[in-house]
Amino acid sequence: MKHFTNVKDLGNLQQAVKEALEIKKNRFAYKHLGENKTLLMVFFNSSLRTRLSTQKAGMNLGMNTIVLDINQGAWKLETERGVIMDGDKPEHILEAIPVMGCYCDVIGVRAFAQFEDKAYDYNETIINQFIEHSGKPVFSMEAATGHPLQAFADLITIEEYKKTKRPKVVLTWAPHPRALPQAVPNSFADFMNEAEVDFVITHPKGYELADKFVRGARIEYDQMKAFENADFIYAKNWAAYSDPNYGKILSTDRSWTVSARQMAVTNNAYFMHCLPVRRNMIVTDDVIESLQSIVIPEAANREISAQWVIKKIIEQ
Ligand code: AN0
Ligand code: CP
Repeated sequence: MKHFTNVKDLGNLQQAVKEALEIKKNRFAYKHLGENKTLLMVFFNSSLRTRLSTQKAGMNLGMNTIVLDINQGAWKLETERGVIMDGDKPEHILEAIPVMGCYCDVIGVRAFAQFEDKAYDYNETIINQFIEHSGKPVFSMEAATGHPLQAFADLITIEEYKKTKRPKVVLTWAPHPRALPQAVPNSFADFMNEAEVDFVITHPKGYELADKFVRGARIEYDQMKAFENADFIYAKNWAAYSDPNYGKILSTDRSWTVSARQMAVTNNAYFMHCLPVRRNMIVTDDVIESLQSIVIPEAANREISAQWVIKKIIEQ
């Protein structure tokens, strides 16, 4: 694998999950693979899990890891070509990227959707510049339209907890006070569509995700109906994708907050969320604290998904 930005880069998904679970049993088995290799992690946005789990994954493989927070101590970067740089940005991304490439063997990039220009976001302009200009393999640590390391960890978690061959998995929108990217639900849908699950998406009207990710998935606008007999509930907020509302909040209806009321109609479903989560907006305290909540093992699997991806890249 050269670059990792979406589910297709994993190849055979079932095989990838199987290998990831093998890694989990003995995560130090490949510690010589990364010897004298450097992993650079570049963050344009905040992170807790991705930062720690990806760095840990690199260390498990014996790599040296460097973390750069663009907004804390690096020069502010101009990202548009042709701009007369007489403003507050002293460096252009077209120099910064190849320079970063000089100091490492693999680059992870976190660059969220900015919600200023839909085409700029959905063309994955920032991470594609890294792919084009760094000269090094690049993987997504959540880019504008996807968070595949998260979705891969989610699938590993579902594989570990499922009680039937083809569980019912429901992705539900939930309210949030800020406009959040579609990256997490996009990638979750992308992975679930390739996995052996009965996949349903529920959200208020107006929150339709891009066809490219939803593909043939069932959409159910009635949240209670969607939850019936579900084995896994995956909650997430996202801002609107469809024009003319791209990046806007259309609803903060707290009847969509996942609570015991909705969980009661499920098949004693597990509750999942990528975290960070706003309690009593996305999910009530009692549901996230219940025995059915698997948000912590889900986060733990971020180390495993990252290790599988970095291992494949450095094995090349
Ligand atoms: C981000 C998002 O919704 O994409 C990161 C989630 C992993 N969440 C927030 O910014 C709160
Ligand atoms: N789930 C996730 O990616 O969390 P962070 O934003 O804390 O990295």
